[in-house]
Amino acid sequence: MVSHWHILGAGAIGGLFAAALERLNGHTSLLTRGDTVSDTADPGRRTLNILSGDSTTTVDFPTSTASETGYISHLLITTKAYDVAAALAAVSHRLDEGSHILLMVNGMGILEILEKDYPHWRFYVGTTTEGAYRTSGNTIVHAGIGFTRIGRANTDSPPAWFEGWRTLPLPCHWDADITEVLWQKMVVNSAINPLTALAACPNGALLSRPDLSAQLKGLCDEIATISAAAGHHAIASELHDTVREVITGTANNRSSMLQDIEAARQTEVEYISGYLIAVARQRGVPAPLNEALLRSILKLSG
Ligand code: KPL
Repeated sequence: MVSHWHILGAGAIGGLFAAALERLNGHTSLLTRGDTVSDTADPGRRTLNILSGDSTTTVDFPTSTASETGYISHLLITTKAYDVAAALAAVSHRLDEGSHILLMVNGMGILEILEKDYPHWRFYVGTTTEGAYRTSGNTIVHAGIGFTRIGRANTDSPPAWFEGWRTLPLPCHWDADITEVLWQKMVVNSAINPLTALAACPNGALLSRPDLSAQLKGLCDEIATISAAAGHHAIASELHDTVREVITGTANNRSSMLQDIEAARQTEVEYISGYLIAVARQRGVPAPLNEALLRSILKLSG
C-alpha cells in the first residue's frame, strides 16, 4: 500500500524529501500554517523547483492547512528544532497512535519531550547529510549527495513504509542503533558549530588557525569525556579524528549555526551544546567550555 506523507517544514531538506516522495508515488502533501500565500493559481497547491547540477525538476504538491481535520497516517517533520513542539501541537488533532511520525531535525532532546507529551505515539528519528539550501521560497538547490539514516529506539527491523524510502534517489539506510548515530552528529555539531559561529569563519579555519585549533582541541577533549561518561565509548575515542574529518570534508562550508547568526535567526544551540550540557550534568561531568559557548551563542542570537 502506498503511504501518504504529509511534510511539516518544507525548508531545504523537507522540500528535497517531499519532492523525492512525490515523484516516487504521488501521495505527498505539504502542511501549511494557513497564512502562506500560494504561488500557484490554485491556492490548494504549491510548486517546488529542485535544482541539481544542470537540471531542474518542478514538482507540484497539494497543500493542507494544519487546522484541517483529515487524518495524517505518515508525517515527516523537518522544522527547526525549536519549532517542532508547537508545529506538532498544531496538527496533533489529525494524528493518533496509528500514525507514523518521522523527526528529521537537528540536535537531540526533542524526541524525549514529544514522547512525554504523546506517550502512545509512534516516533521515528532520522538524520541526513544531504546538502541542500533554498535560494527563494520555492527553489531548492540540491548541492551535495548525502546519506540518510533512520531508525527507532529498540527496533531492529524497519516498518513497511521504509520499503518505499529505500527506492528514493536520496540514499536511506535503516539503523538499528539510531541513538548512537544521533549522538555522533550532535557531538560533531557541538564541536564545530558554536566555534565557527563565534569566529564567523568557515569550518576549515578551525584547523588552519592556531588559536581556533587550540580551542577546538580543548573542546573535543571535554566532549569526548562527556561522551564516554554517557556510554558512547567508540564515539569518544574517535572524536578528535571524526571532527577533523568532517572539518576537512566541509572546509569551505559556513556552519548552519553561523548561517543562522548571520541571518539573525534563532539558533539550534540549545538542542546541540545545551543537550550535551544536560547529559554532562546528569552524569556529574564538568562542561565549562560547552557552557561558555552556549552562553556566548545565546547572547549573540538575542
Ligand atoms: O552539520 C553541520 C552544520 O553546519 O550544521 C556541519 C557538519 C558542521 C557542516 O557545516
